[in-house]
Amino acid sequence: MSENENTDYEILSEDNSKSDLSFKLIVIGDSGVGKSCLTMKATKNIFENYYSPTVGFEFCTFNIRIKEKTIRLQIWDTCGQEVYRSLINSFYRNSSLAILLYSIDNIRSFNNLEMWLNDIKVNSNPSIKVFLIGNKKDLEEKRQVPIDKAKTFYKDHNIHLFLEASAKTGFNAQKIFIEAAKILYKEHLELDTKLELNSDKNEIVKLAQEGEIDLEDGIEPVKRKKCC
Ligand SMILES: Nc1nc2c(ncn2[C@@H]2O[C@H](COP(=O)(O)OP(=O)(O)OP(=O)(O)O)[C@@H](O)[C@H]2O)c(=O)[nH]1
Ligand SMILES: [Mg+2]
Repeated sequence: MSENENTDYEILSEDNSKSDLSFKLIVIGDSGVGKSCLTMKATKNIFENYYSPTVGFEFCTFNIRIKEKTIRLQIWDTCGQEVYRSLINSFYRNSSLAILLYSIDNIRSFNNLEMWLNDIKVNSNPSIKVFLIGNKKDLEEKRQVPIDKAKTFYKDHNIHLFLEASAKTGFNAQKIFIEAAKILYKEHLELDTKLELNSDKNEIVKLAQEGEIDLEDGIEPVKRKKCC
């Protein structure tokens, strides 16, 4: 386990068995952009220089404690090869967040982002969140995608977070998943609050129907009925 200096979270070991909340994440993008390497670096602190294309998908977890809750991210690392596209489309279902990768030294992988965003749109829940990651930041001398171009793309496409990262050096590798956990946890809390408010409202409506309170202006309670 590693304690973070910000103290608002703590990264737990991959085999941590208990979790309060669990979210499904999908990692997508062109073949060879570094999806598997970045996932491995973040979850196992391993980097392999040789290329071993993913066949279908690989699965791993990232466990983190935020405040008092233990959160498990179920990470589906997919293969980018065209031949598996229709298989991958079935993985989008029930995903809370898509991590969309391109490689900063490969303009083609950047130009294909629109196609990947379209796959997300067609196959996912409308509430899915998207992170855009420019991987292989260590290959600065081979850069083909200017960072400003990527920032413009991010702003134009309803994407929740943009980061450059490197699976090789580890730069921002864990940060991607920490931010994912934080954003999903925050959304979960907001949803809980809404549900609580709704159940409060339901209670108020019930009391009104039973004649316990008067309602004015929608379902806001205004005064209690006077007792005889
Ligand atoms: N220099 C550098 N090389 C990287 C980085 N990330 C991945 N690579 C290399 O890029 C190649 C492809 O990496 P993978 O992680 O297998 O790519 P992938 O996106 O999972 O590819 P598919 O499984 O075919 O879809 C490997 O040779 C890695 O060593 C990085 O951040 N920097
Ligand atoms: Mg892979």
